Amino acid sequence: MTDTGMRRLVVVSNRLPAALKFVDGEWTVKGGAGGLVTALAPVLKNRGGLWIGWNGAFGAEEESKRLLDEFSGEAGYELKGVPLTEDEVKKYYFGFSNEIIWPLFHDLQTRCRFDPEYWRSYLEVNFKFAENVARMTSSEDFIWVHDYHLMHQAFFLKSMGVKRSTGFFLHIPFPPPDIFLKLPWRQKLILALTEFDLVGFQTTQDRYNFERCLEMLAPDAKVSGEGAVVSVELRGREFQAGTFPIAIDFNQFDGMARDREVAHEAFRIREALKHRKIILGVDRLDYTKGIPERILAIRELLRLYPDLKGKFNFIQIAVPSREDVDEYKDLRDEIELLVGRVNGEFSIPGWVPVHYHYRSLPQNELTSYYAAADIALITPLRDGMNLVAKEYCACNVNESGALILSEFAGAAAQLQEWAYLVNPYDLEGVAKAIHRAMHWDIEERRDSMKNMRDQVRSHNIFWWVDSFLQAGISKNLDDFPSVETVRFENN
Ligand code: GDG
Repeated sequence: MTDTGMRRLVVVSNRLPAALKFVDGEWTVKGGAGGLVTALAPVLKNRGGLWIGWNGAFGAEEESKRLLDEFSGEAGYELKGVPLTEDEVKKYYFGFSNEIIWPLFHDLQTRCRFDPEYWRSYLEVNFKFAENVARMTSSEDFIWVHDYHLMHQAFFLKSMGVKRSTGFFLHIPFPPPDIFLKLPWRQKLILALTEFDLVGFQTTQDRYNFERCLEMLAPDAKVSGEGAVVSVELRGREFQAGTFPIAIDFNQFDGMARDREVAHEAFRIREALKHRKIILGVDRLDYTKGIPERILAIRELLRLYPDLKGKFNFIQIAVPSREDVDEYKDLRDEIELLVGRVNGEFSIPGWVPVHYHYRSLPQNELTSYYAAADIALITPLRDGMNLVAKEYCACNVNESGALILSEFAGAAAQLQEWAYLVNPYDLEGVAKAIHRAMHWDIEERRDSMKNMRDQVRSHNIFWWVDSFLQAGISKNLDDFPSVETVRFENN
């Protein structure tokens, strides 16, 4: 693509990185957590960026505007809300996005509810978003749309005759044809994706899956080129499809882990657990993350190696997610039942194997857990990337930890040489990997962790944004002016 003199980066996602809440008779605004926010906040800050999305509340538009303006001042970039109704959130967000696309794209199609009403609502909300994007941006902006909720943005912008340079990044996996073809609206959806100028995926496998689905549903599509970004020609127009494994702000995590208080807290955690080996799991409570299977793998570990009783603790931090959805409530019950069963079966005086936390931890506390853990046990059934795996490496400043990682996490493509790769469904295999990691020679362990840290350091969040912007508009992050420059020019 050629340089079009663009000067502002506009991010569009379902949720804004700040949520409005009505607490004690007053509206308040709170910064959100989660992969996308962790990834993009440092990138927009002080670069005159704009983020468009839903504010998480119904009504209260005046209050929302005021609070978002206030929040923008602190965040260092502008936030603009797209109002949604309860019915829209029910059908487009909980329905189409989370009961169809989320399970289907994670290869769990038996969990899908293909309700046509959800599809209609998804299109209506995508249209509403596109109208807002058209109004809030100009042709000089680069519009970077995030994730599966908003796959029709470029399609609707074009159908309104609005010219924008657009990129799309899919944070979750893209499934192979035998799974994607089950989607009743497969052709419309994949063709909508082809309307973006750049479509980005987490791994090369995801991109291949997309290309194979496209070739089946639009046989006239022609893919050319090699490497991380390829060109696709379809019906007289060309767009790019690329692989951009999302990353973290390595220095931020590394720096936090070296902070005296965080290091002290990590030491306190280890002391409280009597310097036993610490195995750590950190996830949003979601059925794709494989938490029940992981607890069963711990049970298998204790059945296979009974001498490990009293010698380790498995700490699972499960962050509440989609709490109003029955399936997620059931999953929480299932996990709590399993934790109780495993602890009931193996506890001895002064020791319980599984420590389970169902809450979100403040960032510094999470970092202390990362720094304290001997082994990170990250075993999603399927995951776009999994930032926790990378954060664990960045926080392992003494370079002695081991990473056990699901082969079905996107992160495995980058870390496979040095992590213990496991199939999360193979409970015995996971148990044996934990046993090996516990007895792993320190020199080899250090060598592996050092290599993983080098990989996560060099392929960090700034590298990720630069690669996407280079592919999309031939620009680096540094090419976007700082806020000061924009203000000066506007005077
Ligand atoms: C989606 C894709 C992809 C977790 N617990 C706490 C906490 N977290 C933070 C972690 C991490 C983030 O949440 C979770 O990111 P993941 O990548 O693991 O997973 P998803 O939320 O499912 O994200 C995923 C990602 O998008 C980015 O593209 O990697 O595959 O599913 O940053 O640190 N943060 C705090 N307290 C906690 O208790 N403060």
